[in-house]
Amino acid sequence: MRQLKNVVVVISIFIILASVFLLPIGLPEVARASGEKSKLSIHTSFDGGLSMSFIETAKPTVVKLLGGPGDNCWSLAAEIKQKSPSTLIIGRIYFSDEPTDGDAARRASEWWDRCRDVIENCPAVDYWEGYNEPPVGTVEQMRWIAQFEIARIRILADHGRKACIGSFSTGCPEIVQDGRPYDGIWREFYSAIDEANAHGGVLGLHEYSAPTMNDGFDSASGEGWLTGRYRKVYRWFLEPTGRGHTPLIITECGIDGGVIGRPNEGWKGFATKEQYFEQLKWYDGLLKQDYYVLGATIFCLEIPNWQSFDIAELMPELTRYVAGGVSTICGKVALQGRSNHAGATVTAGSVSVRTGSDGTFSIQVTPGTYEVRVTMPGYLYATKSISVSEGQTKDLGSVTLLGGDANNDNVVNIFDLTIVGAAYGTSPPSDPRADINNDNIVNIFDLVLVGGNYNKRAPSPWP
Ligand SMILES: [Ca+2]
Ligand SMILES: [Ca+2]
Repeated sequence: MRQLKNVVVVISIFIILASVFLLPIGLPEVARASGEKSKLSIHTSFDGGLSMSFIETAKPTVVKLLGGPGDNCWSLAAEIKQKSPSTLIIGRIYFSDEPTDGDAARRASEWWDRCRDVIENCPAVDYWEGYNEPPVGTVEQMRWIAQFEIARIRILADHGRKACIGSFSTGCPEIVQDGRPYDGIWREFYSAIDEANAHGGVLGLHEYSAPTMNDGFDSASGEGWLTGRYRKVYRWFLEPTGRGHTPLIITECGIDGGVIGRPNEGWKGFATKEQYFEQLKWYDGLLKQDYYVLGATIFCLEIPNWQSFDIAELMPELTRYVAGGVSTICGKVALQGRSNHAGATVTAGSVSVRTGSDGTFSIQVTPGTYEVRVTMPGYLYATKSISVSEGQTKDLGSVTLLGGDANNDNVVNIFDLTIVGAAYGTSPPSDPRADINNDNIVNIFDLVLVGGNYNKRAPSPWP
């Protein structure tokens, strides 16, 4: 008995060491993240011809328009959709005053009164922003903004339109107190996020850093305090509260000297255009890894009076980069023993997506050869090698992942049986790993998955 225990300890240590060494370490290089359509785009007032030419050639995932109520950029929204139907358009109507006092719902209705003509005449714009970089330093301020956004979402919905909510400035709101994650302010915004999700809206955040775009970024954790801060927000707050799928658009990004006390100084104060372009590609590499990020609009192009931020001279390279050839890999994953097949991770190169509840997935990659891999805790992974050419859509068909690998060591055996056995009959499960089919109880259905696949090893067969 004692000897058996020692064997178990030795094997456990071996498994732990193996998994530690197999963990991906640090931030993948840009080259490793190049397998998906770029998420970079422009934040523009269309004060020139570069913006439309970028959209037509690069067909970016998103674009952001900024203009006053009478500006001509709104008349171009329909043309954007014509030239690039898949590009999502975010609109921000500029006002010099954005009052945050008094009744929030009343302020939202005043906002609508000012915006109504533009919005009703501009059905091509997908999401309308409200206040830009509103004050959210305190719990009370965030509570007010949440009420304002909820009212705004409902007014827009009543008129068949959708909202982009938040628009918080870089590094805002606070997420740490006494050296620990602090959800006090974000929590006040959850009701607005839920309302946006219920009405097909999106969350908008701004991310700038300086003197380089990755200043304040920690490559060990893959998260930052300025750029990449959204990842902390999702991991700490939104994912644990069931809001991790909230679509996000980075509605302003770049280098802004304001974060280090050099306000109004854009990238031109800190980098050559070649250096800045490299930093933007680094940021794109981050965004591509997060399926919930729809795109990021660099501030700015063709907006008067922002010379130090203007990216006109980057446009030839940026256009070529964003336009890069795209292919699609799709298919369907069944999780044995489940009726809801959501949550399996499908990876091709450095790009990952999650399956929907019907098990389907779709990945955008650059042309090439890929080892596609499907993983799910509690299940034996599956893998398939394929090649896609430019513009091609390749359907990999259906694959069923075999269940029962409770400890995720790629084999179903006595260790998995022990885990299920130890938690048998518990609901909620005393050990979540034991609930293979995810129905919140450990019972015969989990045991049957282990028993039925006993001694089977990954990969699960992919016909
Ligand atoms: Ca196992
Ligand atoms: Ca179960």
